[in-house]
Formats: sequence, C-alpha cells, structure tokens
Amino acid sequence: MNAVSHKQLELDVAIIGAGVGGLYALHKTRNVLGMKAEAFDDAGGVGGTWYWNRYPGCRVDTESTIYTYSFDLDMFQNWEWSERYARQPEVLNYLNAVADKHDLKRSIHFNTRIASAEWKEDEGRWLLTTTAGDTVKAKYVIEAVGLLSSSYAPQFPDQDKFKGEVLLASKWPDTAADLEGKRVGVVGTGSTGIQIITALADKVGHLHVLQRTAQWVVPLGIGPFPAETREKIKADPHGFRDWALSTAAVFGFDESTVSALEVDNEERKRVYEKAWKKGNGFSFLLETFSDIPVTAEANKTATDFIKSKIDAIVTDPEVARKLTPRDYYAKRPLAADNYYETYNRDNVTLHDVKAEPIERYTENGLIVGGKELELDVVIMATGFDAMTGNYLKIDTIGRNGVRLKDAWKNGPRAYAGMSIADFPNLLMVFGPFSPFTSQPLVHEWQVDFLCDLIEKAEQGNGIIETTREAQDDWVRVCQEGMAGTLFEVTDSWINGANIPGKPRTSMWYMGGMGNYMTEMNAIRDDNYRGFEVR
Ligand code: NA7
Repeated sequence: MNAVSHKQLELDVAIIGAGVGGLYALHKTRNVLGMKAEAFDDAGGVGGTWYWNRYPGCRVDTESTIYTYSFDLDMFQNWEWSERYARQPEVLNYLNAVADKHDLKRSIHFNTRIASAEWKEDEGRWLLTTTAGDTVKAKYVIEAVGLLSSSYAPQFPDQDKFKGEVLLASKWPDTAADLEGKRVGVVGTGSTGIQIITALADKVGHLHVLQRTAQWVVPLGIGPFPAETREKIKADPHGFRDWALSTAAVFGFDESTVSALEVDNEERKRVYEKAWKKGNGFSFLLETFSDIPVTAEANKTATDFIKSKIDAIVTDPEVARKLTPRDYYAKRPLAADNYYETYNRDNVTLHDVKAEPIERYTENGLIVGGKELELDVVIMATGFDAMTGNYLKIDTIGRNGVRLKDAWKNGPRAYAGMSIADFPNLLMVFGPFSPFTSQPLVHEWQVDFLCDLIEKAEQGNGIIETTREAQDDWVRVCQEGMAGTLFEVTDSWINGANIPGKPRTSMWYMGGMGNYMTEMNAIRDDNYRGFEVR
C-alpha cells in the first residue's frame, strides 16, 4: 500500500511499526481477531530494524533458531536458515515471506510516519496525525516502534567541508559507494562497529578504527545452521518455544546457576574456554556462570579471561592495551569472530579517540588528536537512543492533556513493558520495563497478551486503563532488580548513558522471561490486575 490520504481512516487498531513486533500485531489483530487493523511505517518496506540496518557485516548475533516467530508452525519448523547467525538480507527475506504469506502488506502504509497521537476522551479514540497531515482515528494503538531504531549520530564540526562520504550504519543507503580499496574510518565499537570492522578489514584499502571506549568482545561462532536444533524444532516446536521462553534471556540456552566464585581456577578456565570456542556474547555472559553481571569479583574472573585472550592474540602490546576495557563486562555483550585478530593486520589502525579526540572534518578527512587522518569514507556506528527514543519522537498526548515527554521527563514509566498510566488504549510491544531478552519470541508473547486484553475490553466499553499504583509498583520492582546488577553502574544504552542529556535510569525488568511470564499470568488470572479493563 502506498502513502495516500488517510483523512477518512477509522480503525479498530492502528499499529505503529512494521518490524518484528508490528507484523505479528497486525496478523493477530486483523487475521485472528478479525478487527479492522492497519499499520504505519516510515520505511519503504517491512522489517523495522532489519529494513534500515544494511551495513556490511550486519547479522543477528542471537541464534537464528530463536530469532524467529513461532506462530506460523510450518515456517517455524521448516524455514531453511542457512547460517547459525543469519545475515541481514536473510532476516529481511524471512520477514517479507511472513508478511507475504499472511497477506499483511496490503494493510501497511509504508513511507508514512506518525507525527502525533492524541487521546480523544469524549470519543474513546486516538487521533493519529502523519507528517503529511493525514489523520487516522483508532480505538487502540499498538506501538511496535523498536528498541534500537532511533539512530544516534553525533556530528563532528565542518562535516560539510569533507569531500568524502559519511555513512550512518543504521540508515545504510543502497547507493553507498563500493568500499574496496578505500580509506575508511569507523566511529564506534559497539555491536554495529565490531561487525563492520570484521567485515571490512580485508576489503578496504585501510581501515581506521576510531574507538572511544574499548569493549569486551568474544567470538560469535559463525557457521551453518545446526542440524540437531532443526530436528528438535521439527519434532516439538511448541516444546522448543516454551523452553526458550522459560529461560531468563531467551537466547536458546539455559542460564548457569553456578557462581563463578564457587569453582576453582582450573574449572573456571575450562568453562570460559568452552564458551569462547562455542561463541556468542550472551552465552559467554550468562551460560558460563550465574553472577558475572552481578558481583565485581565474579565479573573480574570473566574479564581476566578475555584480557588473557587479547594479550595472546594481539601482537602489538600497545594495541592490546588500548583494546582492553576498563569497565565491567556488563554492557550488552558483544560477539564477532576474529575481532582482536583484525588488529594484527597491516591495513588496520586503532585510534584511541578518548585520549586523542576527533576534532573536526577537513576536506580530506578528520582531525584526530591534532593530526589529519586522510579518509575517503567515514562510517558512523554510534548507536541508538534506545528504548524511549522512538516513543518520544511521536508527540503523544494522553488523558487530561498529559504529554508523554513530560510524563517521562525523568525517565520512562510503564506497566509490564506494555502500557502507561494516563494513556488509555495505548499499548506497547517491548516497551520500557519489558524483560531484558532477545526479542521475536517475546514480542509474540506480549502481542498475545495485549490481544487478550483487547478481546476482554471489546466485551465491555473498549477501554484499557493502567493504574498509576500498578505502574509505580512495577517500576519499583524493576529498579530494585536493576540495582542488584553491574549493568546499572556501567555506561551503555541499557541505562541511557550513551545519549548526552538523557536521564540515566533503569528501563528493564531484570527478573528474566520465565519470571515475567509467571508474573503476567498471575496478573491475567487476577482479572488483569493493574490494567482496569472496562
Ligand atoms: P552502541 O553499542 O551504543 O555503540 C555505539 C558506539 O559508538 C560506542 O562505541 C560509542 O562509544 C561510540 N560513540 C558514540 N558517540 C561517539 C562519539 N561522539 N565519538 C566517538 N565514538 C562515539 O551502538 P551499536 O549500534 O553498536 O549497538 C546497539 C545495539 O543495536 C546492539 O547492542 C544490538 O543490540 C543492536 P562509547 O562506548 O559511548 O564511548
């Protein structure tokens, strides 16, 4: 469907976003509940984050077995993922196939950005307005706007003077120049940066890595899709899905229950070596021992191990020193094959831009630490205004004129990761204070819960209202849970510290998906406690 005038559009359900969460929300509300539901996305196609992130080396770093829907049993059992960690084109292809099979695209308005949303109390409807000025009235709004979709791209002075190209990783243009043989600078060494660095090192002329903060990186373990997992899913798809959801992080493994401090050195080394060989950042952080993200002592056992790998792999001791983080291993755990090996290449130079800052552009490149670095292309892999960024881009006005940006002035407030007091019938997929997990299966679970709520509301007056008391309780529990972890004290997008001026706060339910489901099922059994469905 193309962007057309929506002036007369009246819907039961308006869905914002056509990524993983939005597509399933559209399928469930339109195809299963039979409601008049349509979706809106400013992208030109489906896929959300997988539509935009087309940078070299982009792939999931969650196993493809888990990074999938389960609702379409045939696709869940039989989809032929080629690799253990699917590349971006394969993920996008899969999401397109889901959308096509379930005939979703005819109900999606592409190239359409929702600019504002206002609750009309007298009508019991949301009034959405697009950037083109068209309007949509909907009884329920489901925001599936993406956890990591609102790009953060700081601009260095004098960019207009630069004769080369500046590319934003998270909005990678199809028209990007071929990088072969070029002098390329990469700013940022998070998940995105390390994928780009390892993908480009043997393709470009010279790669300059502009690193502000070193990160702990373990191998990913790229390889073919594991046949034994395929068999498991084929034999018992629901059993596999339910097991994955019952774990804390929903990454396709059971988290360890053993403290890193209760075993001796030799056993610790054995466990870490095994995890290093297997690959995967979440697995290294959570499948090895139970307390790496919790206590400084346990954390140090993991960082000592990774440091020993850096020292063994990186041949230049000064480069090894620059690559060794000073922080806890308590950011979003990173994984890429041959990351540290890359720095042994003659055509890769590491710059510590904390010690020698990026000052400004020139015609020929960047001034870094007072010296000109000649570059043809600069790639910004500088991250996202995570969790709250995309919600706050929509000027959202709830009951009694309350604006979302005011309600969230000091950090987000939400109930169960799915709704907000004073914003009736505004429902979120993976909103603030959702469990800290991988996403697709959790999106499905939350959409199913939201649809149960909608069905119940449809039996009454069609109102879903979150109580302030329930929200305050939920936020308090989440904040207490976060306070017990090293994630809280380690700067990253997880706590908002990556965005200048953003309130630093916890935004997650840290109890794990298994506990989250138990809690949510109890809420459902208690007549949807806290939601006040009328
Ligand atoms: P991240 O993990 O937030 O990483 C952003 C990187 O960009 C990080 O290394 C930052 O350094 C760096 N950065 C940000 N601003 C600057 C400036 N001004 N100068 C130099 N370097 C800068 O984002 P990603 O896109 O890699 O990953 C986000 C998530 O998306 C990922 O975890 C996956 O779940 C998907 P800093 O550490 O702030 O010093």
